[in-house]
Amino acid sequence: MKFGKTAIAAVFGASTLFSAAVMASENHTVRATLTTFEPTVLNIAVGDTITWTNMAGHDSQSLEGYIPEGASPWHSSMGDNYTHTFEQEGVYFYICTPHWGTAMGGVVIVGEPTNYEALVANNPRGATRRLMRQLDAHLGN
Ligand SMILES: [Cu+2]
Repeated sequence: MKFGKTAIAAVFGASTLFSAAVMASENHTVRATLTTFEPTVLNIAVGDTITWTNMAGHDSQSLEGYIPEGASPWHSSMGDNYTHTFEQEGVYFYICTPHWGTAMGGVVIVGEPTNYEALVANNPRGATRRLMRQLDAHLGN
């Protein structure tokens, strides 16, 4: 009898943990407008996904030198909605390649901004600097 209760408790505990792990992964949406991504700066957790929507005339490409060391870069097909999973903590800058000249880009903060100092050390200029300012405003720096 006592063994039975323990076994039931163990099964219940394991299934609760499993549910929590599944629930922990969230999908977020970033919507392209004519010249911006909304929201421009977004906080997510490790393992979460982002889906870019309304992408006619746009793409999403991670910005070289502005993602965490060892993280996977991405480049979506022009005009297609796109989903990317973020497996590594840190800050990611991304751009819309046809509209980068008008500073169309965004920032994803996965967990803590662990690579912030590396971004600053890059001495960002132009549109990249504008993204850096938006990151700073978001972080309260
Ligand atoms: Cu665009």
